[in-house]
Amino acid sequence: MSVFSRGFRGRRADSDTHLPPGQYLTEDFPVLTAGPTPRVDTDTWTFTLTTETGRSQSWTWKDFLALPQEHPHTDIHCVTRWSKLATDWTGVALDTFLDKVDTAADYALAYCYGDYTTNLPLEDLRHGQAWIVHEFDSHPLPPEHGGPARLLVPHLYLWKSAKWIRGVRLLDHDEPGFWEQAGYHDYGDPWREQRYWGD
Ligand SMILES: Nc1nc2c(c(=O)[nH]1)N[C@H]1C(S)=C(S)[C@@H](COP(=O)(O)O)O[C@H]1N2
Ligand SMILES: [Mo]
Repeated sequence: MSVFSRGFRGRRADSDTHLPPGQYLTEDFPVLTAGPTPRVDTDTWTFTLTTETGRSQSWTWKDFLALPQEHPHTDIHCVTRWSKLATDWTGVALDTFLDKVDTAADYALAYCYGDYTTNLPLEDLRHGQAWIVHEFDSHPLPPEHGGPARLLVPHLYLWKSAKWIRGVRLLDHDEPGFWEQAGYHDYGDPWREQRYWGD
């Protein structure tokens, strides 16, 4: 942001309207992964949506790229207190996938290549608020940032944006994911500083 002089960079600037409480700006893009980075081949990649009745639909990499592509331009906020402003992504809105399935579910659990999971209310994946992204800054998403494709849900803390996404299970009940079971907040709204259980 041009309003910040060099000296301000990296410092807390809670008065900035773009920064949720307790966050500081960063210009680089830290990598935060619990465990090893899986190598996922687009030749075998699939994204699967499973409903609460057990019906599922899968998309191959080719199917995925043939869907309408969007270009979210958004700020991202990590619970470890860094925020990165005005990031650029390419991907497919979750609405596009959800339109293809019949569901009355209220919750979703994202799962990945690797063991990571994270839960969200299904509503938070709808209405142009969430994407499966495969490009960052017009380049293929690097493996350490979740490539070939990750979930992006920028209105929640970044732990909800599951890297190496493999599918989403739609559920009639809430099922805490990896960090949520470890004490992170179930919902994770950065503007309400919902970092940990009880916040
Ligand atoms: N599969 C998977 N997704 C993940 C994680 C992870 O460990 N595994 N870490 C989460 C956390 S805690 C954060 S802050 C962001 C970090 O994304 P980045 O490494 O691209 O900055 O990814 C989230 N998605
Ligand atoms: Mo995180």
